[in-house]
Parts: sequence; structure tokens; C-alpha cells
Amino acid sequence: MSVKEELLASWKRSRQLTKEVAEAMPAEKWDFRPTDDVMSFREQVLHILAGEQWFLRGMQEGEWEFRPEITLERYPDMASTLEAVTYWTDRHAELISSIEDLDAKVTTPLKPDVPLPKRILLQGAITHEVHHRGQLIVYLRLNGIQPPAFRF
Ligand code: NI
Repeated sequence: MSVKEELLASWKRSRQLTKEVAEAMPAEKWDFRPTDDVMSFREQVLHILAGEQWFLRGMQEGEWEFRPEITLERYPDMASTLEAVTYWTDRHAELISSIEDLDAKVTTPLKPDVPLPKRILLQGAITHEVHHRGQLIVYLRLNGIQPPAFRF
């Protein structure tokens, strides 16, 4: 396997686990939030997708303007949000597959002084997903639900 294929496979495995964590939350709990000033369960899931889109498009197209396609209004419940996970995962897999220069360095708004190779940025996208998946797992626990076990 090439480095790109390895990264893509790793990203897909991570996304599958995120999907299973999301599916573990009952539909009526998707707007649950542990305190008023944090994202709801549904917002966390959509944020994973929206952040990833911003990141991948920026990396591939050099366009860092946020395009509000993945919104709370468009995906108002569990069923539509899970459909969004499937749909945008497929689109983002295409974007990742289109990367031809994994060693090329890109400057992102997140780290304007440090250009990073695209392969490191891809790992960063996975890390961001894991960061928010951990929060989804806490939300499940707070509702007495056992999350799927970790794997990679
Ligand atoms: Ni985030």
C-alpha cells in the first residue's frame, strides 16, 4: 500500500468507529448537551464533517473560506445527520484520493507560521475527529450508554 492508501484506510477506519459511536445515541438524545455553552451531540457530529471539509478543501484548493454546506438547519435530526456522515465521508474520500503530493507543504490558517506536509495535515484531520469523538463518548456515558470499544 502507498502512504496515501494507508492514510485513507486509517481515516476510513476512524470514521467507521465515529459512525458507530454516533449510532449508539438514541434519536431523542441528539440535541443533548452536558452544559449550555457546549456543542450538542448533533453539533459535534456535524462539526467533525464541516471541519474536515474546510481542512481538505483548504489543503487541496488553497481556499480557506468557510462554505456553510454542512449545517444544523440542513441536518436537523439523527436520520439526516447519519445520512450526512455517509454522504460527506464519500465526498471527502474522493478529495483525499485526489491528493498527489503528500509531501508538499501547505500553510494553514491554524498554523500560519509553520508550513506542514499534506500527510501531516491529513493526520491532523484524523486527530480532530478523534478529539470530538471523545466528547461524543462522554455524552453517551452521561446518558448511561456504553460506547463502542476503541479500535484502530
Ligand atoms: Ni473542532
